[in-house]
Formats: sequence, structure tokens, C-alpha cells
Amino acid sequence: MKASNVTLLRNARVWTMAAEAPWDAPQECVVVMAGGLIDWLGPLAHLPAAKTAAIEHEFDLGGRAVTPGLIDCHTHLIYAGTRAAEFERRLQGETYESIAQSGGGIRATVAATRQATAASLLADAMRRAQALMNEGVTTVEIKSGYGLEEATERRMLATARTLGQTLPITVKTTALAAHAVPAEYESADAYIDAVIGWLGPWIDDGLVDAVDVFCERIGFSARQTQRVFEAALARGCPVKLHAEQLSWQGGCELASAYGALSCDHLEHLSEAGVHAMASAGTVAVLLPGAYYYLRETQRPPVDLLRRAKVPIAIATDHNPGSSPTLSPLLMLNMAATFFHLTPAEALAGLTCHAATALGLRDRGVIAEGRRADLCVWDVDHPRELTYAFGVNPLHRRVFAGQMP
Ligand code: DI6
Ligand code: FE
Repeated sequence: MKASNVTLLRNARVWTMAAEAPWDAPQECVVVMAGGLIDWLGPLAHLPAAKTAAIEHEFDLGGRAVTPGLIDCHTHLIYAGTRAAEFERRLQGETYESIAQSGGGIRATVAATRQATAASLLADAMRRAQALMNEGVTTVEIKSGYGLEEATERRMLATARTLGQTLPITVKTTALAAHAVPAEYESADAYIDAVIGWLGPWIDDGLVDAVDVFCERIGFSARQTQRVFEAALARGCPVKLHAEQLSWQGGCELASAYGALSCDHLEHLSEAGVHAMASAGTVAVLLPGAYYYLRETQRPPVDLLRRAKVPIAIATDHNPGSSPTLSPLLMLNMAATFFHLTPAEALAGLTCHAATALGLRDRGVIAEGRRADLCVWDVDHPRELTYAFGVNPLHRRVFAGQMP
């Protein structure tokens, strides 16, 4: 096989997810992939003879639906242990916040993760990543945040990098050392001082693609968030924020002022926050799994986001405490049922807008020159991906032009 690996996909019904592309009618076409990119897209009759001559492999997709590969732009995939017992406590009436305040929650996962070896963290994370890939994920963001000490945070970031080098999936890493205050620090401010000291070397060592903070009354204040953002941006590293999940903290206004890639969760987002995000081009990442699992009742202000033309992404937020799901397809359904996204908006949220939330311009839509990361689905129309739940119609996942 030549390095360019020129492959023709025939009989494809393509939803490119480009902004202007029609939702109701697909593009009936062929796709040429070369060197891991989309080389050409259009009706077979228009395929230039020179392209035809270069084709090395051909696949007939039998009229199946093709979309961009799914992008899960917010996960906490690397951790040890489970919080199933904590789930039982919540079923008995304890709240997520009260469990966190009594030393459980994030801190329980931190204790388990500090004990774990890099090999076991990698093995667990590979199983979880494989589950995402089985539903069509080709790019995943992975956050640190269960170490809360230099060595373990670094181990999480390095494990995420290794995962991306081991499996056929792109991994974007996010340093979320400011996830909770570890017990050994007297104050949140003292811990933030330490985090700021760690960030520089991690960024210099190529371990970090973005920096995140849990801005919440059980996390860090807007002022503390600002200090972390300034340290990250001073090193040229983009920022994103866990914002307005359990309470309003003004995190979105702050994050937008710093040009954040995304603000995530957003159940308590204010109208001023929506406008700040719109002006900054910050993506709203909605996480219906956490909303469902914590039995939240306040929905993110989807109408305001729509009207202000803030791009809306959705993600699994996979984590052991508030969203232990590995199903991006279920998130499509929940984004529609809970947040009233249309199926087209939900799928855009797992493809083109998720790419923007990660600062990636080379994927998320199907177009010439973009990465050939694709999903081939056994459905007539991709609205069926949102309509059904507990169903996986993935036929093939194409990663960088490689057919499985
Ligand atoms: N928001 C969340 O939903 C997760 N982290 C965060 O900042 C929950 C993390 C956990 O409970 O382990
Ligand atoms: Fe999260």
C-alpha cells in the first residue's frame, strides 16, 4: 500500500455538517480520501479522470449515511476506582454537593487515582476510549483533575498522550488541576499558587493543549480562575471553563473576556453571560449526562444561546461522579429530550461545534482538505441517531482515511 492510501467510497449519502448543508436531503456522492484527508467529494459522474486513475482501494457503502467522525469535547476519562457506592448514597437522599463537602466526591476519586500506576490508568482509560470509539468517536478531549498534586496530574496528562499514540483516535489534553482543593492545602488560594507553578513545565513538556478550572462554589472562585487563566495564556495555552453548573459564578463573562475556547455545563448561565460568549466566539458545551445524573431541574438557556448565535456543542462529560456514561449517542438523545435541541443541532454539537470547542479547524465537517475522520451509519437519516436510545447503528468508523 502506498503512503498516500487513496481510497474511494462509493454510494455514500453524505451529511457534511457544514453550516449551509441541507439537513433533509443528503449529498449523494463519492468520497475520495488520500493521505488521511478528504481529497474530493461529489457526484461520481464528475470525478476527474486523474483522481480515478490514482484510486488504490474502493468500498461500496450501499447508500448508507455518512457523517463526520464524532468529537467528544469534554471528558474526564482517566481515573481509578468507581463511585457506585456514592450513587447509592445519593439515591438515599444525600446530594452531590453534600457528599463532596464530607470528603467524598472528587476527593474520593483523587485518593484512588493517586494510588494507581500509569499502566493501570492507561488500561482503564483504553477500555473507556474503546467504548467511545465503538459509537463513532474519532477525537476525544481528556482532562486531568484527579491528581491534585504535581506528580499525579502529570501522570494523568502523560497517560492521555500515550492513549492518543496507542489507539486510532485523536486525544486533546486539558489540564484541570484546579478541579478541587486537596485536603493538604489550607486554602484554595494557596493551592492555586501551586497549580500556577506546575502549569509552565507541563506546557513546556507538550503535555497540555488547554487549561480548565472548575469555577463553582464547591470549586474555585472567578478571581482564582482568572489567576489560572493568566498563567496559561501567558504561555500561549488556550483556556476553557467548567462554568455555572450548580450555581451562577460569573465564570462565563470572565472566560469570554479571556477568549476561552468554551464554557461547559451552563445550567445557571445568565443572559449577560450568553452575550459575552457570543462576542468572544466562545462555544457553549452542554453536558446532558451530568444534568440527568444529578437530577438537575434548571436547563441551560438554549433559546438565548440560539438567538445570540453561540455555537452549541454537546459531550459525554464522562467521569465517575456526575456522568458515568460512555455513550455519545445517548447524549444526542438527551440533548434533544432535556435541552430541546433539534436532531440537526445535536449532531452539529458532536461534530462541527465540538471541533471549535477544541480549537480544531481541520475536522468536524466533511470537506475537501479536512481530515478523513468519518462515521458510516446503518440509518436512512442521521436524525435516527438522536431519535433512538440504547441503539448503536455504527457500520464503520473511518479514522484518518483508514477503513477498519
Ligand atoms: N464537573 C463535573 O460534572 C465533574 N467535574 C466537574 O468539574 C464531576 C467530577 C466528579 O464528580 O468526579
Ligand atoms: Fe466535567
